Order: sequence, then C-alpha cells, then structure tokens
Amino acid sequence: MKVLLLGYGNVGKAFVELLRENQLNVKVVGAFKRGGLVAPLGGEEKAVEIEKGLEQLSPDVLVDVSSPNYVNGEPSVSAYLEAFKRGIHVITANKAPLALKFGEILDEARKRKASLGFQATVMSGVPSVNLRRVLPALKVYELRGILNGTTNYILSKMHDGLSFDQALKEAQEQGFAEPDPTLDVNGFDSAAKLTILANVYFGCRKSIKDVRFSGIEHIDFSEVGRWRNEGLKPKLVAKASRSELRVSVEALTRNDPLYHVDGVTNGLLIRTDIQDIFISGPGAGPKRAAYGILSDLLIISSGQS
Ligand code: 80F
Repeated sequence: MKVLLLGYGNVGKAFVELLRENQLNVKVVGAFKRGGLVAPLGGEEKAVEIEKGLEQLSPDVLVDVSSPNYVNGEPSVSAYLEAFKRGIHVITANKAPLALKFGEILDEARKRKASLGFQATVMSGVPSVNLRRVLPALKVYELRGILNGTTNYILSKMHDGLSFDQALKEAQEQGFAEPDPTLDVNGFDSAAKLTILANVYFGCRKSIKDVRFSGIEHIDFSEVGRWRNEGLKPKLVAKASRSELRVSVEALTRNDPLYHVDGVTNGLLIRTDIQDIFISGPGAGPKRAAYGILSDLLIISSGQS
C-alpha cells in the first residue's frame, strides 16, 4: 500500500516511525510541505502542485497531517476532493476541514467510493470516532465530553488552588499548551471536535458554525473555590444532542463520570437507548495521533471501512 503525506511535522514523523516499528507493508512515497513536494522522504523539496503530485505518485491513501486552517480548510479540502476523484482514500488528523465542510467531503468520498478516516481528529488514538462502527443499531441521544486536554489541565489545577495564569504557565512549561493557546482556551478546539463527533453519532451534517461555545478565559477564581467547597469541579463540557451543540464550563458533581477526568486526559460519555458508554484516555501526543491514523489505515486496508 502506498501512502502520501500532506504535512510532515511531529505527527507525520511519529506515523512513519510507527509504520517502521510495526513492519507493515506500507510505503510512504513522499510528503507535501508548505513549499512543495518531498519525494522520496528525505529528498529535495520541489515545487509541485498537490494535484500533480497525486497524479505522478498515485498513492492508495493520502494522509493529512498538516496544520489546521480554520479560514477555509485549504489546501486540505481541495486535496481530499482531488484524491477522491482518483479513488484515493483519505485519512486525516487535521480537524479543520471536517469541522468546516464535513458534509461536502463525506458526500464526495461516498460518490467516488473512497474511504475517509479521521479517528485522530478527536481524542487521538482513543477510539472516539471509530467506536461508532461497532455500535450498530444503538440510538444515540446525547454526547458529553471533555475533549480538550489543555483546558482540562488548567481547570484541574485551578480546582487544586492555582490561579488561571499560574495554571496556564504550568501547562505551557509541561508542553501541554501551545505558546498561543487561544483556540484551546476559548473553547474553539472543543467545538471543532464536538462538530465531528455529532456528525458521526447523529449522522448529521453540522459545521462549527452550529456550535454555541464559550471557553475558560473568564472563569472566576473565587467561584472555583466556592464550587470546591460545595464538592463541585469545573469542567469544559462539550455537549451534543440532535437539536443542540454546545461547549461551556459546568460545575460537575462527583457522580458524573466526567468529574473524574482530570489533567490532560479526555473523556466521552455516549448516552444511548440501551446503555451509557464511557471512554477516557490521553487525547494528545504525536505517537497517539499516529496510532489513530494507523488504526484507520488498517481498517481501510482490510476493506472494513
Ligand atoms: P506540526 O506543526 O509539527 O506539523 C505540521 C506540518 O504541516 C508541517 O510539516 C508543515 O510544513 C505542514 N504544513 C503546514 N501547512 C501546510 C500546507 N499548506 N501544505 C502542506 N503542508 C503544510 O503539527 P503536528 O503536531 O504534526 O500536527 C499535525 C496535525 O495533526 C494538525 O492538524 C494537528 O491539529 C493534528 N493533531 C495533532 C496532535 C498532536 O498531538 C494530535 C491530534 C491531531 O487536537 C489537537 O489539536 C491536538 N492537540 C490533539 S493530539 N500533535
């Protein structure tokens, strides 16, 4: 199986390493970077358009590990549509194209009988997206999740008594938060992930514009203290039903499964007509994201997608 990468940063490199460790019969034929195409990997970067690169290298799968562009999802959206046209499958760790244009991308994949894998976009290697395929017939009526590790780390530390600024600084020192954590802190990243999960579990075609979201930046230190005294813990909860998508800070009680999801860990509660299902695990890290991509690749190559 031939794989072409779109982007070759931390996750791209971890993915290539994971392929090597698992000795899979997969050849990475090259990678697009900001300035052009590198093929083979480690070679010289040449100014080649994505369309031309797909034509020349004819991969079986395009793997998108490029930086998110929340303005219009480019160059990823156009690259996917070009790939599908040629019957090339797409796997992405990049949330932006799906948060903006899920319906358009999925419709085109289906029309061309190509697969679209995106486990790594939500909770990395913890199977939040791919769990859906082993839950046939269940009627899902609500999703509730803690989908952003940075904000959960900050809120956990504030619950322990740190101020917002101290907690953010600590998160940055530990490498959990970006130097510019705006999209985490204001709830946008959680909203993008919630959009993707709602589309998967409700079979709808929502975009991030359908999510009402707020973040943790205005959370009041003294209020966190008051909640702690009442046995409550603040969490940035992403919540979806068929009628509403919402991200906001909630003060949770001890009997809520999300109460116990602390630090950079993510959690997802899926409420259905038969049973509630709760999963949790690390939601970030290049190797874990690479595993999310690998699991999609193996599902596609086994013909189960
Ligand atoms: P990094 O910045 O290391 O690499 C990005 C690559 O994209 C670079 O090679 C760059 O040249 C290339 N690139 C940028 N613009 C391009 C363009 N226009 N054309 C071609 N190439 C272009 O980024 P990472 O860390 O490797 O991340 C890659 C993607 O995976 C991003 O979309 C991330 O959001 C996503 N991701 C990253 C994770 C991580 O742990 C995990 C899951 C997804 O959801 C989150 O935001 C994560 N914190 C959850 S974990 N690094």
